[in-house]
Amino acid sequence: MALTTNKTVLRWFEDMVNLVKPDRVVWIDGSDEQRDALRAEACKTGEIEKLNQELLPGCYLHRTAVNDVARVEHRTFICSETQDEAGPTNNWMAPGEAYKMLYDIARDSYKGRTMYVIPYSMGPVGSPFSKVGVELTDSIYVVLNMLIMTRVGKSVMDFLGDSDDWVRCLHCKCDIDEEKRYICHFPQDNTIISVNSGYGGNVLLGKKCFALRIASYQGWKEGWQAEHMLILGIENPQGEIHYICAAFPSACGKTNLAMLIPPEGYLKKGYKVWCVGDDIAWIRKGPDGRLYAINPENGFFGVAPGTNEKSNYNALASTRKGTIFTNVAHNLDNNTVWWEGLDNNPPENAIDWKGNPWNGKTSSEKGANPNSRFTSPAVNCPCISSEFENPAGVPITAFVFGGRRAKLAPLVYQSRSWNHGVFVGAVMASETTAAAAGAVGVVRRDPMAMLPFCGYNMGDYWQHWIDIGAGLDPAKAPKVFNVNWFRKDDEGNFCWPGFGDNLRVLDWIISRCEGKVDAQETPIGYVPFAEDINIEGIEDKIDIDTLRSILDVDKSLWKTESDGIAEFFAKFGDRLPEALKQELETLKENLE
Ligand code: OXD
Ligand code: MN
Repeated sequence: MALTTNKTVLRWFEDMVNLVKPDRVVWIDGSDEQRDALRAEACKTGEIEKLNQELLPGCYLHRTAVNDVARVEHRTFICSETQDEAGPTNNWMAPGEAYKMLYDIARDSYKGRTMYVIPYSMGPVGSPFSKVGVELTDSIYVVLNMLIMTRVGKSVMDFLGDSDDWVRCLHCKCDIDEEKRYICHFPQDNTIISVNSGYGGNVLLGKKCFALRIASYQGWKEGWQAEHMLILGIENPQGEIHYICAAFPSACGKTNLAMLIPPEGYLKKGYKVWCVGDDIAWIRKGPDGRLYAINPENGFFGVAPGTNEKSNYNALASTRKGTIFTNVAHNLDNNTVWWEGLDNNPPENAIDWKGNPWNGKTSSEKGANPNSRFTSPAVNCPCISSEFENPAGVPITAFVFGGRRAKLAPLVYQSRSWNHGVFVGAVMASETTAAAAGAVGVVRRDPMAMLPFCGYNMGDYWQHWIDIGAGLDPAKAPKVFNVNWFRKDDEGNFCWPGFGDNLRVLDWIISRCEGKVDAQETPIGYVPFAEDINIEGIEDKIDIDTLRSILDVDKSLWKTESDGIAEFFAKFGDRLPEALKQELETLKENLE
C-alpha cells in the first residue's frame, strides 16, 4: 500500500511502474518485520548469505557481479540543460537524450521482478537540514543497504507532506551490462536514474548521487553546502568539544580519521574523539551566525580491506552486528568474513569475493576485493557522537582539506583567510585509489574531494564557497587548513605515523583556532613550528628533525605545482572566480 497521498510522488511512481512493468510493488515501511522478511527472501535466492549469528548477529554477505565492484565515473553523467552548467569536470548528456536512452534501457526491465519503493530521509527526519528521496529498485540488497544508510518509512512521507521538494531515484539492475551502465543526474529535475549496476556507490542513490551530486546543486540554489566531508568532535579535558569537517579524496583514511582513537598520552589527559559522520556533511549557517553541519547518512559504507583492531577499532566494532558485507572473503570454517589487513590469519577454507574456493594461506589471489565494503548502522559505532541525531547539527570550528602528496604539501598548514582557504581546497590533488574504477596511484586534481561528486560547474561551486564566506562574520567563520599524512622520505617510507597520532595535528589546528599558538608564515600559508606539534610518546616513530622535514615548503616543487594549478584553472574559463585567480597570483608572487 502506498505510504503517501503526495500527488507528485504518486504520479511519478505510476509513470515509473508503467515504464518498468514490475510484477509486484512493495512499499518499504522501515519496520523490523518487513526487513527480516526481505532478508529471509534474499537468503533463499542466494542474493545474500546469513553469517554466523552468534559471532555476527544480524550480519549478511553479498557478492556483486565481478564486473561491478566500484563507482564508474566515466559512466556517471550530470544532465543539466547545458553542458556549461555541468562544467569541464563532469560528463554531460543533454537531458532529453539521456531520458530517452535511460527509459529505453529501463523499459519493461522489472518484468518478473518486484519493485521496492523506498521513501527515505537524508538527515534526521524533520530536521531543517534534511531532504527526502524516493528510490525505486528491483534489488533487495539495495533495500537492505538503504535501511542501514538512511532513515526509511512512513514518517519520512509524513514529513514530506504535499511538498514537491523530494528527489526521484530510479534504479534498475537490468542485466548488469557494463556497456549499458549509466548513473545519470538531472539536477534541474531532482532526478537520478541508475541502470545496469548493483554496486553500492552506483545504486544506493541516497549517498553520492543525492547527498552530494544533487544536494550540492540544491545547496547552491538554496544557500547551503553539501560536502564530501567527515565530521568529528574533539573533546578536551575541560569537556569542551570542537567539531572539524574534513575532506579527503576517496579511500584516504576518512573513516579512520572520523573514528580516531586518541594516543595514550591524550587519553590519559582526558581527550575524547566523537564521530558525527565519515563521508558527507550538509552545512548551513545557524541562528548564531556560525556554520553548522549534519551527517545526512545513518550508517557507514566503509572500505573493508585494511580495517582492523589497530587501524580502526571503532569501525571494526561497528561491523560486528547488523552489517552487510559486500565482496569480502567468506570463511567457511566459522561462517564469518575476512579481508586483507583484518589480521595475519587468512582462512584456508574460504570463498573469495568472486565466489571461488580460496585458501588464504596459499593463494596469490586476493580474498576480498580491494573496494569491498561493510554497510554498518552508525549507532553501532562505540564513539558515535551524542549529537549524531541533533536536528540542529554541530558548530564547525575548522575545515580541513587533505590528500596524498608524497613530497609536496607539508604535514599541515593554515590558510591566511577564508578565500585563501577556498583556494587551498580548490587545488587539492591526490594519488588515486581503488574506490573508483580506473588506474590506481595516479595523481589527479580533486578540488575539495568533490571532483566526482559536484553536481554543477566546479567554477560556480568555488564561487558558492566564496559567497558563503562573504556571508559570515570572519570571527565566526571556520578556519581552513590542509593536512598531508602521506609525506614520504627518499626511500619511499611514510614519515608521519598517522592513524591515532593524527590527533596531534588536529590538536594544533584547534589551538590555532583558539589563537593559542603561533605559526610561521610561508609562501603557502601558516605552518607550525615543529616544537608546537606534540610528539611526546612517539619519539620512536618520528623525531623532531623528521617532523621539521615534513613541515618544509619546497619552493621549487611549489613553483611546478603552481603551473599545474594554472593549467587546471584555465579549464574553467570565465567561470573561474576572480578571488581564486588572485590567490594564484599571490602564491606565484610569494614563491618569487
Ligand atoms: C566512498 C567514496 O565514500 O568513494 O565510497 O568516496
Ligand atoms: Mn566518499
